[in-house]
Amino acid sequence: MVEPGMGHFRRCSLTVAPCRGSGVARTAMSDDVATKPRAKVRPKTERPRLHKVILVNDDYTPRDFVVTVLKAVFRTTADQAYRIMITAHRKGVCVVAVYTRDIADTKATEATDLGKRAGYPLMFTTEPEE
Ligand code: TYC
Repeated sequence: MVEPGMGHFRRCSLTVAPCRGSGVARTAMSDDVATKPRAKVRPKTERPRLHKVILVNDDYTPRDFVVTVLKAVFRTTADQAYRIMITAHRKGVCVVAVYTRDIADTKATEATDLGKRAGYPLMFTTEPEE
């Protein structure tokens, strides 16, 4: 069930589970007082689906610029950034990282915009993980 404002947690359901114990309360005042079995509401939430940020190769953006953007936006080390860049350069694409959808989209847009502002066709896309 999808409701406005549920954000990433739209696949959420409530499970009603019986409490542990017999449901019979014993107090100092009275023995053997039968009460209604209580039910505990146990919210069951699933983790949000993760989205991949994908770096796409092009023929114009300088390698050093790609590495700089990867370090700045995705907080990679220089070594990680170089490996990601060279994989995209050789294979056409490379998965940079996975995030929840909003963060993946924001980072892909931010990184693509850095390229655009510098006059390069650098491109980052996103897609949901299987
Ligand atoms: N292919 C670019 C070059 O040779 C470098 C590059 C690598 C650009 C990866 C984009 O996603 C990219 N200058």
